[in-house]
Amino acid sequence: MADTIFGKIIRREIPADIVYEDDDVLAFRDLNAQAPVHVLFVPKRAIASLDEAKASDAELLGKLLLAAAAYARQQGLAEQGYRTVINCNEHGGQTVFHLHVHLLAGRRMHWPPG
Ligand code: DGP
Repeated sequence: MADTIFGKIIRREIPADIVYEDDDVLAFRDLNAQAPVHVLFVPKRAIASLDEAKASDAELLGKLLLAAAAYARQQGLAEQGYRTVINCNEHGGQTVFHLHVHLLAGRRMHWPPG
């Protein structure tokens, strides 16, 4: 798949406010925050979108979600609650084609989303 801005962040070619890292996952603050807490969890091994994910990516996708949940718990966000979002392709609002989980917290979320 084509390289993206998130690939550059993972390789430390451009700066980001990194809040969590392990062998498989990097998490950093969204440049265009939509909530008081808005963190992006990205797999270091890039998958373009959820639509491109394969059965062999199941473990990595699980790690991504569990990393977001653990971060939310550790930051004290879980009790009040938070939202996780994966935008997929054009109508889903995806703009960076390196699959990522948005973690949004710090305010009440609305439903349905826009
Ligand atoms: P999505 O629209 O779901 O593909 O989300 C992409 C998000 O990435 C969007 O909320 C803005 C954020 N973003 C785009 N470029 C950068 C960047 O260079 N640094 C950071 N930290 N976030 C970025």
